[in-house]
Formats: sequence, structure tokens, C-alpha cells
Amino acid sequence: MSNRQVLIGLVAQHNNDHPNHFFLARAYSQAIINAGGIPLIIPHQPPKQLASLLSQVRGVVLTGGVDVDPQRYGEEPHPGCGEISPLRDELDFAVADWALRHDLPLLAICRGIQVLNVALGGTLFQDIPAQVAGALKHRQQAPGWYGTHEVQLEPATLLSSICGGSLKVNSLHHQAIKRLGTGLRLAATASDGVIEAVESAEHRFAVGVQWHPELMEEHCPAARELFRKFVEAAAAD
Ligand SMILES: [Mn+2]
Repeated sequence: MSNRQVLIGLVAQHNNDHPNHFFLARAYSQAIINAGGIPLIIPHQPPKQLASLLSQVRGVVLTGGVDVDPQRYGEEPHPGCGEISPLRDELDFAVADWALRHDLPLLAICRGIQVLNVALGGTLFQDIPAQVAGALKHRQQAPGWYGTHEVQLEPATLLSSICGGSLKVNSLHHQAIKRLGTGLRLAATASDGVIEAVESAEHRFAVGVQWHPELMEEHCPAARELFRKFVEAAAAD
């Protein structure tokens, strides 16, 4: 089957500013199109309908968004924790659980890497500036296409085979992985020790990145290559 026929589900965003809207920043679907896939935006829906929909896509993207409810990883809310959306959490964790259980190729971006980690029993720093001593600026005030800090990729990972040994990335987050979830391995770290990428050794393609490759496509070949390899994995089945 050619890449042109590969349907990729993208989890719709939701926040409390627009409680009656499901939406998705255009760059996500554009990145899937550029990589040869067909994007399908997934809104919140009951489990039965969601399972039926997910059985028809070849891969899923966990997209960026508001913070994960810390109760999902057994913590009370830190004052630095941001907005949460129970509806969004319900959708994202259902999609993550499905993808992991069925070994559906999964690309988890920003909030997505945090969902992936928590879905596998890991925990998060609720606010990097308050909880990580000596941390870099991870909520950049530069344009999204512009990489503001470096990440070192772990040798012998799927991610390093796609993106190389080090990378300049954008940084639009204030939370990060604290304790790794079961079955995840470290794939990239910033110079302050903040975890910037993970992957599962137990799945065909389950990669989480803390940066936003969909915003960097025009300027960063590694960002384009990540989407290309993801759609290729989804097509491979
Ligand atoms: Mn960062």
C-alpha cells in the first residue's frame, strides 16, 4: 500500500477558553500531508465509537495542548500546574492506551510525550521553573519555527537513527517527564537534564518528543524526516 493511502489520526485539541470547540493547529495535518499521509482529526467521543474509528487508522499523533491532570499520576496540583481539560485527558489516554495495546504507530508531541509517559505509569514535573533547579528557558519567546535550545540524542535509538546525534529544537513547554514510564527509554535530553524525547523498545514505532517538529518543518530536515519515518512505519504494517 502506498503512503498516499495511509490514514493518520490526530487527536483534536480542547481547552477551557473554547469549551464547545474541538480544534487542531493546521501545522499538524500539514506535516502529515507533507509526509504522504492523510490526516483525520479525532474529537472526543464515547469508547465504542472511538475504538471503531481507531481500528480504521494506521497511526496516531498525540498533539500538544494543556497540562495533564496531575491526579493521573498520583499527585496533588502544584501551584505552577497550568490549565487542565478532563475531556481532553479522557480522549488522549483512551487513544494512547489503544495505540500501545494494538502496536499502532504513535507519534507523541509536547503534551503528547507527557500523556505517553503517564499512560505507562510515569510522572511529570508540573512546572519546570519551580521544580527543576538550573533549568533552561523551556517556554521560548521566539517564533515556533526557531530552535532555541539543543538536545543530545541517545545513541542506538530509533530517534537518533532518524534525526542524528544532536538537534536544535523549539521549546514551548513548562512541564516535562520526571520518572520514566514502564517500557520507555530515554531518547533525548537538554543540557539541563530535562528529558526531551522517549521511545518504546517494545513497539514498532512509539516515539515522544517534547518539542514541536510540525512547526519546524520548513527549516529543519530532521523534523520532516521524523514525520516521514512515522508515516512510513504506519504504512508498513
Ligand atoms: Mn525544551
